[in-house]
Amino acid sequence: MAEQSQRLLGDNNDNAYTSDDKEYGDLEEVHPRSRREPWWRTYLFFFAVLASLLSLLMLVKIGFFDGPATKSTQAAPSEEHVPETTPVPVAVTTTAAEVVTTTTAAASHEEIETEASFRRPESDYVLDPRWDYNAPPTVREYNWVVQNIEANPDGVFRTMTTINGKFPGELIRCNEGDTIVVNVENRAVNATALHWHGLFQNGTNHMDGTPGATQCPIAPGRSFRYEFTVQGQSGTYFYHGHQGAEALDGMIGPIVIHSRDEKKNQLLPYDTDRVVLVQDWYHDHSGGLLKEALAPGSESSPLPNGALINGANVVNCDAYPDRRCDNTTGARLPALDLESGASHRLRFINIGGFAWFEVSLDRHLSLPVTEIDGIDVAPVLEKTLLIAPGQRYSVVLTANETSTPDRAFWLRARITTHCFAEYTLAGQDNPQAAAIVRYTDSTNSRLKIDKNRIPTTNGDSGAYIVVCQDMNTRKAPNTYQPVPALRAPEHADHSYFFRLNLEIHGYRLQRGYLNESSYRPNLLSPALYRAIDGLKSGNASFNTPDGVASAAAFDRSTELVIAHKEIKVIDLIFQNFDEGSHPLHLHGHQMFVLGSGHGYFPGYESFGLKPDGRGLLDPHNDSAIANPVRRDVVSVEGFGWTIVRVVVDNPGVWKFHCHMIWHGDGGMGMLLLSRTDDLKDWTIPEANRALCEASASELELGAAPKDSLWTHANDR
Ligand SMILES: *[C@@H]1O[C@H](CO)[C@@H](O)[C@H](O)[C@H]1NC(C)=O
Ligand SMILES: *[C@@H]1O[C@H](CO)[C@@H](O)[C@H](O)[C@H]1NC(C)=O
Ligand SMILES: *[C@@H]1O[C@H](CO)[C@@H](O)[C@H](O)[C@H]1NC(C)=O
Ligand SMILES: *[C@@H]1O[C@H](CO)[C@@H](O)[C@H](O)[C@H]1NC(C)=O
Ligand SMILES: *[C@@H]1O[C@H](CO)[C@@H](O)[C@H](O)[C@H]1NC(C)=O
Ligand SMILES: *[C@@H]1O[C@H](CO)[C@@H](O)[C@H](O)[C@H]1NC(C)=O
Ligand SMILES: *[C@@H]1O[C@H](CO)[C@@H](O)[C@H](O)[C@H]1NC(C)=O
Ligand SMILES: [Cu+2]
Repeated sequence: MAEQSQRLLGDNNDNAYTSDDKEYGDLEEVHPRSRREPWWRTYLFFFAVLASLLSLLMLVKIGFFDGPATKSTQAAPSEEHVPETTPVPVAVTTTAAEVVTTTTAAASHEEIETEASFRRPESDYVLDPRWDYNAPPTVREYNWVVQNIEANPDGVFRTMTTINGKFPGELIRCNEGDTIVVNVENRAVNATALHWHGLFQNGTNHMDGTPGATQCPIAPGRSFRYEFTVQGQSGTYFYHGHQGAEALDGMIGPIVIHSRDEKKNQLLPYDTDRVVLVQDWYHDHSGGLLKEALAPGSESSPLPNGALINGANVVNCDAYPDRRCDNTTGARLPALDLESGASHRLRFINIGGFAWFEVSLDRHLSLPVTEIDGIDVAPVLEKTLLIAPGQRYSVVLTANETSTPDRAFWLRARITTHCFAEYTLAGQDNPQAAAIVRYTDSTNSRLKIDKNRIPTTNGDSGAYIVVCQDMNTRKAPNTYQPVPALRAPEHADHSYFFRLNLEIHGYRLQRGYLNESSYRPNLLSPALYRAIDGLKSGNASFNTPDGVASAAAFDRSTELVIAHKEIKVIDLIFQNFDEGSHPLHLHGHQMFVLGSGHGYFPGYESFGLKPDGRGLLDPHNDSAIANPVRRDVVSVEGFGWTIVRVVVDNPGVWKFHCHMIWHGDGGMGMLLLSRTDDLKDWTIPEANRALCEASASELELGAAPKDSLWTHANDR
């Protein structure tokens, strides 16, 4: 591919490699995913009936629509062709004032269409400027019904799992100090659980939504009330389903937490604020893909069929002759109408399951990055953003590019195929999603909000990034500076080293490993509850010295648990023996990123610390710990290393796992068990315990298939 062999120009700090780079040699064979008869055909009729019933219900509820249904589409941009079709209108004005205690998403009327009522209007992700940042602590309550629908975000129909029949999920917006209540009723066919990605859940570990670690899944027909207070953090987050790979089926949505100091810590002022979700998109349900990914002999992950921005894209239905596809009823490219001359905060979230994204905006090649994973940072100019799954970056964009006459630009979100062993998607699949960015100016007749203003810009960001590192790692150390500065502790109490790998063991099963451990969630008995029960009953196996927990308490081959009795400072060093990068997510914490690089971990001395992290080498040089980047998803480059320092002050069981979903569900994970001295006094609420009363077969609905499916096939 010509585009893949171009070099990234300009930025001296970028280590751009060409596609023939040795370090990314073809160690792994290409295993194209077999294109079998999609499993969902069987359920098609059932879901079609369900979906029509649902849309009927919705129409009744909103009292019909004001105007005729819009039947038009937009063509995706490509380097060689300019779209000619007419786009659908996109609302720019923000919605009515925030309802404080209960929020129910109501679709804007122009966009209601008989077959497309699942679509979320663009305006839902534009933050209403009338927000009260100084409101007293507020309880914000949401009522969510988890349900399966048949829907076609990009034109191709598939079975989805959604919240209230909408995709993507509604924005949760709150101030620091607010309490979030989410009443979840599971009317879907599989079990579910909702995880609040990046939220500390300090004191409410049992609300973290992690099956096998902090809760039993919510079985079909059951309900659960999530309730937690958002404390000590602000910025951009998201929620996603955490049972199996359900996050790929539609169980996702953004969270924005406002701090009272937001305007102070965001060093670039901005006039508008919005969320931009990017994600990979599969035309098959995750259930089948997960089984395929974990089957004997499978050494590669299912590749996405494309990408979405804010849940939307338009594919050419001719490319999918075997699929039910309709790209006319509301399939669209999202549009961001930005007032000319003003500044706009764009909160990018890679809400997808597997793909890294390179995001760029044509004609805007110095994007000031002002937030990393919820942490405000002093602006750093980037030409493009490289966002791993689970990561977030804010950009403050000034609409000052006046050399393009029509002031319309393509925003591109491109799957970084170099982060896959396969380098490429299947032939008909497009690795890029696009959105329209238009400047508006009510005093200039050429810059009216007009759906017909389609960009004609070409991709001009240079070339594509092919080394899958975090953006802070790509820059010289300390280029990114959190605001306000926060010094990492000087001394680590413990330093743990892990080998990170995908390995093929018995029965030709490839699984994710941390040392000799490949994580399997115990869906019937969460680790937190076992730990509390064990500690309460004085079972000595749970009351062991800090470090790897006793094998008598947790089976190390499937549950590697690193336990600490009290608040400690720990270092985690990951040495990646796999050729792919792994974005590792730690629940409930921000990690100080002390270093990261290619090859073997070079030792603490190389970045100015004493062995085992016990203090500074030179007391007058604290550059390693003065103000490191903090984040909740940190990547370990292929055949590289990463070291993070974590203050384990948050009581409970915290999952640490690769956020590339096929790796995470394939076992690349472990648990941190913190503050056991306090945990022994905890009582798990009855509502949590009640979820575990469902039968094993119900709790396992939608979970990753067990290895025994293949290793003891005849027992089942
Ligand atoms: C929608 O699909 C049709 C084929 O059914 C194709 O001709 C058209 O170009 C597609 N639209 C876009 C915007 O790709
Ligand atoms: C969590 O709360 C404890 C008090 O129980 C406090 O010591 C700790 O610093 C808090 N951690 C975070 C991340 O807020
Ligand atoms: C537009 O604004 C950006 C960021 O504020 C600035 O770096 C850039 O120089 C400006 N460009 C023009 C053409 O004024
Ligand atoms: C992981 O294995 C390495 C040896 O390969 C060992 O040095 C290290 O201590 C192990 N880590 C843990 C947490 O057991
Ligand atoms: C302690 O807990 C372990 C793991 O649950 C269990 O196997 C063991 O029997 C318990 N020991 C006692 C004395 O209860
Ligand atoms: C401080 O230590 C870092 C890491 O070892 C090193 O790169 C830097 O040059 C040192 N700075 C000074 C002023 O010595
Ligand atoms: C439900 O889960 C099973 C695996 O347990 C999976 O095969 C199936 O695709 C899932 N269906 C839905 C609609 O989630
Ligand atoms: Cu991974």
